[in-house]
Amino acid sequence: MAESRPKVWVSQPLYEDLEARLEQWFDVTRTAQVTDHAPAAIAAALADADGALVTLNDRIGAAEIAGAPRLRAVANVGVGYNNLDVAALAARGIVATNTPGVLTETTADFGFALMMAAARRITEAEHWLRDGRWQGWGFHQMLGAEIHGSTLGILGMGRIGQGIARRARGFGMRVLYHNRSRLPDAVERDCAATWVARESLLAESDHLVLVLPYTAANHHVIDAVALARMKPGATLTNIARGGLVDEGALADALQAGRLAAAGLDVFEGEPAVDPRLTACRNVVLTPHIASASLPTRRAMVSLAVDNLVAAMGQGPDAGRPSDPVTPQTGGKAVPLQ
Ligand code: 8YV
Repeated sequence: MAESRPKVWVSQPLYEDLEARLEQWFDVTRTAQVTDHAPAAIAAALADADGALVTLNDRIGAAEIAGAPRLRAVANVGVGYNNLDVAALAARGIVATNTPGVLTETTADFGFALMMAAARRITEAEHWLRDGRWQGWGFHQMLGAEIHGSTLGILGMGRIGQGIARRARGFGMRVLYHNRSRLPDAVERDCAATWVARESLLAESDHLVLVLPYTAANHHVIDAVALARMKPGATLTNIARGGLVDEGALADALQAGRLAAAGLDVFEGEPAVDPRLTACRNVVLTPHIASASLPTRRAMVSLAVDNLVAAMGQGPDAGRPSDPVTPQTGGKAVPLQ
């Protein structure tokens, strides 16, 4: 009798030609439509799976793997992996991987664009025009915050943060960053960025951009206290994870005019957005699209497939996936790469 092949579950429709590479070694079960899988559905899908290719919507923790005795590897399509309980997976010997590197420049482009759109009131002005409220050119209309010559603060200086810093050079910005650990001198020089303490970053930045991973330790790292320490009239941009920001406190700061504007690509209760934020005109809201370009999304899937194949002991890198994530990296406030 022919030996049965390992089974892989692909949780969302991605790119068929890239997913098809898995079929060389595995029996693949695909999800035909974008699906918000309930925890019980994930548990059921994993019950007879040896491996899984998942995205940020698919939360996998102790409960989801309890009835999955064969599961050996979970490859996340995304650099952030707060949807995985890496400690629970590691305790079972299940390898988890992510997709750093391939989305760096695309995501940095978007972070910079979102910061600029918020500071220069681009969507607010467009809505105003579309609503027919523009009655004629006005000298004092839609005055925004300066970008050039201002101070950019980056919280979380991994690869994406560094990409944003390099872009800021072209705009003549002064770049400050805060990370748990300072970058090597050569990297600081390349990014023309200066490490400062978190309090100084909050106090001195005209534009603060969040690019750090979301962990239990940095839940609401930008809370009412942090917002009160920010420079009056500053902007806040978040392209990392919604849970980094206390959205209610942010809405208060925006409504009170303490902050000039915010650019938000991520939200704590995605896809729900706090109605206090949607009510603020001075917030640019986008639906978690910072890495959303076709070449980048394909590169992410391709890397995740390679990681899964290797983690499951197949292919040229058998047993050596390039991007394993561990409880050590997962538990610390390491930069979003
Ligand atoms: C992805 C992201 O779209 O990589 C990340 O961490 O947030 C996005 O780039 C998402 O993770 C897809 O699963």
